[in-house]
Amino acid sequence: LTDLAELLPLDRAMGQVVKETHQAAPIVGGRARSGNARPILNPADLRRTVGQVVEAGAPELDEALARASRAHEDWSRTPAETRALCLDRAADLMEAELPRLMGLAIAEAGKTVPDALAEVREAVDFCRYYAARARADFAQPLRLPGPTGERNELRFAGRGVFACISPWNFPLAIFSGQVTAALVSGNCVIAKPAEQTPLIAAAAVRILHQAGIPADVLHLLPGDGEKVGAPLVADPRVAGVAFTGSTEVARGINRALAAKDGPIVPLIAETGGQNAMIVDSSALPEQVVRDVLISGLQSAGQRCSALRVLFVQQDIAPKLEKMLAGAMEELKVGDPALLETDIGPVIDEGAKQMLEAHAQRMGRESRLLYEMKLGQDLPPGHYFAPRAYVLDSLSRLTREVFGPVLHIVHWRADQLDEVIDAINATGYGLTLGVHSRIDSTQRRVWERVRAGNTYVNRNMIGAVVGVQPFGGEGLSGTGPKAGGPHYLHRFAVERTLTIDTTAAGGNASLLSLA
Ligand code: UN1
Repeated sequence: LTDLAELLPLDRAMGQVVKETHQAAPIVGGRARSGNARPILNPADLRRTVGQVVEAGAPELDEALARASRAHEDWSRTPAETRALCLDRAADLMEAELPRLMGLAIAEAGKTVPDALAEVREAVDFCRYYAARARADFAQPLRLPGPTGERNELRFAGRGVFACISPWNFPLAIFSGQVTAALVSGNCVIAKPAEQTPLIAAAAVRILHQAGIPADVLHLLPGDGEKVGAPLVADPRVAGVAFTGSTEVARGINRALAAKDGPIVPLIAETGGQNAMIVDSSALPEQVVRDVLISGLQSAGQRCSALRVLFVQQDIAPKLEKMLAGAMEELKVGDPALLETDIGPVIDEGAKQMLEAHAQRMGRESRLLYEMKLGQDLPPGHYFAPRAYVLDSLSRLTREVFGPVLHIVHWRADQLDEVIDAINATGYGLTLGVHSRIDSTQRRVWERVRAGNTYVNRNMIGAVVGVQPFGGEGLSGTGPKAGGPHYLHRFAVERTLTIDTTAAGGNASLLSLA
């Protein structure tokens, strides 16, 4: 799925990192804390320990919040240019550590080599993009028009302490995206990485400190949602929350924020999807097959952007399904550290069990089109054979299935609007794919379907920072879009300043400040 030539030179260095053991611990005030360590196992081979993590407890949480609260005023007053420079330096350091970070993404998160490369590149892109946005938006106050004799401007400042709660499926990219957006907008950050992927998060925090982010401005608290996430969100010292993960957890965070006394706290949530691709009979089957495989099975389907439901116009369904099954047969499931592997393991035992339960239900309620074979001699790991099912209706799918499972539903030429209604009725609104060579069909679909990111005649994952700002609506999240021009604004407060410039004396010094 990616050009192997650029990966080969990295292969040895990465392979070494995959074999080493790594450490993560609470990083508070720039210092890693000690405590009881828990092993992190490689999801592709449970006999291999990737590293150890010390999880945060109440004392680390309290100290991090106290330090971040104290540090906020200085950091918020630090020029945007200085904060942006830290992100540029972090991007350079991440590039310099490419094989190491890729090795961690492979070993800890089960990413394939091409996915691991994309992961680091996306993190680098987030750093550079948010640095550029901060320079454009925050370096100078925005001058606003007003009557003669009055000067009006809009100024921006960090909100305070931001909690960033990130997912395991983009353990470096989304982690870095949330954290750097909050930092460059003038906030102090307490980062809570997913419990499955603290090692790569610890590497990112070390890089950000090295890049110049002050020790008390950024803290890392590894741990689970119950022991770390919940008390963090509920603490009155937290002024904002950025969260990427399930819709259910986002709802819980919303409730916790609503229940707490003190300031009204914004939540920036990026959650799940029930993403569809609509294919009509004018589509080019070879293109469709390629884009369905990428959209549904790359990253073992563990992307919130991934294709879940493929709506195929009845006339071409038999041909397309035959081609799809044939193409799936060519893909290889196996150890993600090997360049020949297309699809690695799923993240953990819970994910695998959920997929197996879903497969049992689909076995009763739908027709199995194809089940891939697992690679020969697989080590003990969380492998799940990708499958494709043909369903009689989308309503059989009640929730997002986070894994390498394709669901196909047929439609007749006169049913395009019913298909669109069914997609909208899921309540999600994240990604959408359309494969059609008919202009009016394309337009009808993208005008009517509620989706944050629509892709026509191509695959529907891999939104590029600054090119396809990413994020959904409804059950899929709150916006604004990550990697887009409005994202940073949600991390900042706006303040207007109005000065009567006709008054003599005192105002002169205020004006020269501006
Ligand atoms: C996610 O899976 O949480 O478009 C986000 C993409 C990625 C974002 C996925 N840039 O596939």
